[in-house]
Amino acid sequence: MDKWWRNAVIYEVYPRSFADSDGDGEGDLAGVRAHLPYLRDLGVDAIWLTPFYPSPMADGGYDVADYRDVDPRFGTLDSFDEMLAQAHALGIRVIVDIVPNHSSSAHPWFVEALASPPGSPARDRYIFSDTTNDWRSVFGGPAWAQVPDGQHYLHLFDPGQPDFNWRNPQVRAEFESVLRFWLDRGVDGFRIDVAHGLIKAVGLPSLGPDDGTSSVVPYQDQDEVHEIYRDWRRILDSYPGDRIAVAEAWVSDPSRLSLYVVADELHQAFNFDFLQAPWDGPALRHTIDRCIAAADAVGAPTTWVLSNHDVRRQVTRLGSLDRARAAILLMLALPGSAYLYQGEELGLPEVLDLPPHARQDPVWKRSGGTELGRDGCRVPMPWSGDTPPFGFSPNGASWLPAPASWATLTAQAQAADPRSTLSLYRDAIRLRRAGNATGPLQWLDSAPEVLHFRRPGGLSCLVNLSGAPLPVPDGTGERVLASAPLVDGALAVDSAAWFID
Ligand code: TEU
Repeated sequence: MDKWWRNAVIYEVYPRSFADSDGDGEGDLAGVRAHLPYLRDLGVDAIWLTPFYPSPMADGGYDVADYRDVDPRFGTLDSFDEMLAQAHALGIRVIVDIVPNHSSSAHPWFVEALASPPGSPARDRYIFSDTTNDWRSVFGGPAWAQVPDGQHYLHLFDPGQPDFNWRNPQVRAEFESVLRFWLDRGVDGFRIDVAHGLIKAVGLPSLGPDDGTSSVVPYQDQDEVHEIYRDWRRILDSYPGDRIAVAEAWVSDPSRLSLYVVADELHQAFNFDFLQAPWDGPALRHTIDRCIAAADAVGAPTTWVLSNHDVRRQVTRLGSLDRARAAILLMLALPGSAYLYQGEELGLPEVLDLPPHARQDPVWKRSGGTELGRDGCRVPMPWSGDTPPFGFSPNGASWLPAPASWATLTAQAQAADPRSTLSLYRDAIRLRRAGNATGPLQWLDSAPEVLHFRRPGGLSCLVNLSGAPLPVPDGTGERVLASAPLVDGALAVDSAAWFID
């Protein structure tokens, strides 16, 4: 039988915005536990939890001060264990985020480094230098910050996120121990943050003038990074029960990405090409073929994702709820593993008009407000009721305000409506399980602006990206699901349907 993760549906939970059990306005692990039945009913195989570790929250928890504990705002190790046990009892696996590229500046090792002199062993765990180069922070501005004795430290993200020196054996040993800590607690795997970034080119060479020809930069996708994942794979394989790791790796093309998922390295890597593809038939088909071919070449399953806590929600990005509903039927019909992000099953749009004082993303802060950043996809989940924050917390507290217009989008409002987006996701996940478990896809004849393919299990998917209604071709089989009602037997513009033959 195929391994569970090769065609799993994995749901990303951003705990701060999922469900608040104690009324502090921020979600927590008890809130996750309370809503596990919702996720079981949705039909997901696993959840991926973004960081819930002790953190000053300079970057929403991706600045970890202690890799072996739970931030009090999210609960305790006991509440983690209770959530994990309940998830397993409901048949849901749990993947946690590991953040190995950088720690928080509040991590004891960085505090020790600051208190130690230049050249000391404590400083060697991070990347300190007497000089700087021209590297830029992903969040804007230089990637170097100066400390009082004149040295600078590297931070590819926020200054509160100093980069580790992965050539230091203590760093490697520490993370292997952290993996074991969570594996011993029973987690089913890890999502590896910035998996492509751990190794920096020797000598920290400057980028130089950008002539637009260089796709590989000296702090991304260095070949040496693969040694680390071979070590991690041995650790994962030493535990029973198919524990997995999925890389968050932003690399130049699918063939570079496939190097992370060869047999003795990681199980999966997020495929961001699909997420970034425009709503265009030929472009999507090209992306799908390219990504499947690259993963097939190394025997790994492809992954598909339309949103996460870093990108604009697809209803807004693609331009309409209709397109987002069609896109999910396309994605869930593809071979491989599918990642969902909390709230997409409710058809939530990006919130573009958050009040400036509420915004927390360092992207917003470091760009001086010229870039909105990622808060708009992190607005707390609307669960129930008619007024914000829609059952997110017991007392109406919410760290980011939800728009009043979400009253019609709550999980409660959608649960019993067979035409709702929530019902569409539930139906699609159920039918996917029944109809398309394994095997490649076969493209069927169609116009370029139409995607039409069939899976060996008998499921076929038809997506209409053309500007006109699309009559369903003869012999397509029995229609089992549609993202929009058919009119006179034709698929509306920007809609998709599934058929079984
Ligand atoms: O993201 C890595 C990354 O490079 C981008 O997703 C980046 O955050 C985004 O484009 C900025 O606009 C991961 C996490 O998913 C992200 O939330 C963290 O901020 C980042 O790492 C640092 O840990």
